[in-house]
Amino acid sequence: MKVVIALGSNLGDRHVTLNAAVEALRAIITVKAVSTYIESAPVGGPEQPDYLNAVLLGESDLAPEVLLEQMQLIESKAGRERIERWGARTLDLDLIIAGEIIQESEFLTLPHPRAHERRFVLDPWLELDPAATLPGFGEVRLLP
Ligand code: A4P
Ligand code: MG
Repeated sequence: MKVVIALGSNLGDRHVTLNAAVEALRAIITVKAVSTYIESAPVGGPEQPDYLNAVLLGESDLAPEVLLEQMQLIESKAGRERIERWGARTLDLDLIIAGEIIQESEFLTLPHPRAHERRFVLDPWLELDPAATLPGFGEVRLLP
């Protein structure tokens, strides 16, 4: 199953953190492509530093809940502390899509409920896959 993961960091050495996260993800899924790292202004939340964001395309046969659990473990190892929602973090890993799955639960909503309106997810994803589609939303297009 095709998976798309968004990576973000806005605390500490963001570059080193994203590199390490990509390597950690390689141990869990088959990584097909990693976008360039883009600098982006924070969207939502309190005042906080700018982000370094990236998107990764992969293949995985893990159940999405298991994959998300593994992703949260990688976040914790990167020193992520959950103090406030949308606050600054060393590492954020979001599961954007898992195959064609559409679901809504407290632990895991697919596709990611805010991905379709976020340039810092859509831009790097389109860089890797100009034909990207979000199940339930259709083809990914750039927002004005
Ligand atoms: N969760 C449900 N669905 C998913 C999914 N598809 N992927 C649950 C990942 N997690 C999912 O996430 C909160 C809960 O969402 C988790 O327990 C999980 O079970 P979290 O990572 O603990 O907290 P959070 O990241 O602060 O909240 P949230 O709602 O995930 O925030 P977002 O939407 O990830 O936004 N601005 C820029 N420029 N770049 C960024 O990367 N990121 C955020 C975080 C805000 N502004 C940003 C950026
Ligand atoms: Mg998150």
